Amino acid sequence: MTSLKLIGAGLSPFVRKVRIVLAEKGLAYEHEQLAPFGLSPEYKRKHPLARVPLLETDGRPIPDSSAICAYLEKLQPQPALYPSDPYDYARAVWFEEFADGGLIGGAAPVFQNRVLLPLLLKRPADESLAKKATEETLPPLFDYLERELGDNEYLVGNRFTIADVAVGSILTQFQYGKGEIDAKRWPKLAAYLERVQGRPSFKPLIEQDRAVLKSIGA
Ligand SMILES: N[C@@H](CCC(=O)N[C@@H](CS)C(=O)NCC(=O)O)C(=O)O
Repeated sequence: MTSLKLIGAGLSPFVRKVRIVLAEKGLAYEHEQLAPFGLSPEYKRKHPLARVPLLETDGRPIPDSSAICAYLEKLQPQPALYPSDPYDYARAVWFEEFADGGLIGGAAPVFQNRVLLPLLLKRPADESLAKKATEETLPPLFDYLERELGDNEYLVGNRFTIADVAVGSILTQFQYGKGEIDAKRWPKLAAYLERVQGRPSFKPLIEQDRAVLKSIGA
């Protein structure tokens, strides 16, 4: 059996994304907590962008949550998290990129300036950056998600896919920074996030994170 070791802090939305995929696929793994600050030269040799997560599979490194999730899909194809239909497949990969290359740009300033900097790192934070992200960066992205959801329960092919893992994990990070998705303005998105967070793969991780956040006064 393949040995899997996931490296990265549990509060990272990209580490969470991989943990959700591991849980959906019922894969056992070891989890080493590692914050992405002051990383060792040895770690940086494996992940030259000096970020988390990193997966070690039988000792071989795979950096980046998207590469890791693609690997896990091949390792354990069921339940499939990437659609087989070519267009749906492209859309699922697009939403992974939308989360990683777009949504995080709004969620990160909120989490960083309300939790990471003031409470975890004890460094000065700038609330104006959290406010700007909430009021300017995120609303058009939420509008897009609201439109894309339409009357569907999930983002692609109306079944749970990597798109929902990626987007759900980043939206959860926004909430950890006391971000709120206004259900009057984005009713479908708000209901969708609750649905996704209620899955057995998401729920225990969010409970663990909430306990950590509570212990630091967030
Ligand atoms: N595209 C990367 C993003 C990973 C990422 O940005 N991780 C953050 C933690 S949430 C990090 O390691 N940041 C440290 C840095 O950028 O210096 C992935 O999907 O793994």
